[in-house]
Amino acid sequence: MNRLVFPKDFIWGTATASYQVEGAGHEGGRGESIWDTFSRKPGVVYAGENGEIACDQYHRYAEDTALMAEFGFNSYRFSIAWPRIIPAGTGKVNPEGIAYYRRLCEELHKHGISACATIYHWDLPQPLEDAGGWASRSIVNAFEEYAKICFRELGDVVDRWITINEPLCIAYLGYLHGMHAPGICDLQKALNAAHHVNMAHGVAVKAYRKTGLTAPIGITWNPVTPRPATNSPADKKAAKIARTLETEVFVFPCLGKGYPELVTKDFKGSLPIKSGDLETIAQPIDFIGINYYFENPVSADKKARFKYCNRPFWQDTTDMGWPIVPGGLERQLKWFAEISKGVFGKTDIPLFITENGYAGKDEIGPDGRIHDRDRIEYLKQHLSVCADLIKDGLNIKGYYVWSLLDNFEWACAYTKRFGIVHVDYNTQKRTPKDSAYFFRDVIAGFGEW
Ligand code: IFM
Repeated sequence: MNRLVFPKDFIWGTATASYQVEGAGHEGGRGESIWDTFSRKPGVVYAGENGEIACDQYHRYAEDTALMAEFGFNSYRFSIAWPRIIPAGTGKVNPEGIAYYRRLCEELHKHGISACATIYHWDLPQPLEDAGGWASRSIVNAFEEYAKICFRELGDVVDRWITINEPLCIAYLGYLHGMHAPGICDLQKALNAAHHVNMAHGVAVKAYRKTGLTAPIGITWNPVTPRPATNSPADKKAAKIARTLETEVFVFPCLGKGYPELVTKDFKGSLPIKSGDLETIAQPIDFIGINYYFENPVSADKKARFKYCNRPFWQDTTDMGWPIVPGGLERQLKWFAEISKGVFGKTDIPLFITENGYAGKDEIGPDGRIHDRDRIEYLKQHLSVCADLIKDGLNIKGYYVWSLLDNFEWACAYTKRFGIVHVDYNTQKRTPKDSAYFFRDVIAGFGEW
């Protein structure tokens, strides 16, 4: 028999993000975000869909909280929508927005579920993008002001803070590849965005330490630590370049290690670093959040912009086309444990998997149930990696599955289903999938098969 055993105080959570689940796009005084604008551009989001209604969690948070409680989860990772708190991005605060997140946190607490709030998960107020967005340095002050308001207004109900979700996607998908809002393809803007996201994280943590609040604060990265496709020195070098450009550029400065040489040397000053910035970015954090879904093999490619390319793989894929590589999660976690050793005077900074999950073609069967065996298989394999590493002494403190609900999967809109609970978008009916019952058993201590 296989068994999944976790420590008694392990944090079990589900994760979502405001634009993907809340809906109520033009309710409660919410301002426009870059995703509202981006979704209106023809051809960029599947079938021209948007997050205007999404899962309607703004109105259904009590039902969703009851679902989390039914399956035994003890934490919920949600994000705060900046345009709900400060509709114009800076200036006037919207009390209705604050009141919504207070209601949500209080409902969670009633069910013994802790509130893990991400301050920024991609829904930038449109007026800030009009002023240059993450490519402009003025965003750093705007973010500091916004974060301080979150701390002041919600500090008594939030149990864990995450400054920013996936800096890599903000900077590169948004400003280099144009696949996400604001849909820009410009290397210099992407590098500006990378540095300003790092700065925003730093100023927020610095401000937080002055509030007297004691809930832990950290950041969530989606590190890419690709494996070399072969043992050739060229492929090993390619993997190193990929890791540096996609991961170390975000992680190293925040851990006080400065920017990797490859970036500062090869891009010759393109990162808009000013004196004192590295100190600002390197604020001591209380934990590291890691989002992991897959890992790619990479090879050297002289013709490619950054001299590396992804290679074909043999593994089964999820509905996103992502290869299923649980060993990649092990490599990520070990890499983080290694590079964070001794940082900020801590022997081993706690690690959280803040997202991990599987997109599947889930349909309700004739019995009214969703038998998502493939998702369960994926989860078993990835949770086994965590359980084994904890046994080996890694300081992994929690796991948040992406996602509680099927939701708006950005440019893929509603075509990709990541939830452990199915959502019928016509009726908003929630139907737990078998994977929700799988989690119930694992959390209750019966993770066996
Ligand atoms: O849906 C996203 C989420 O917003 C950020 N991390 C990856 C998920 C799946 O693509």
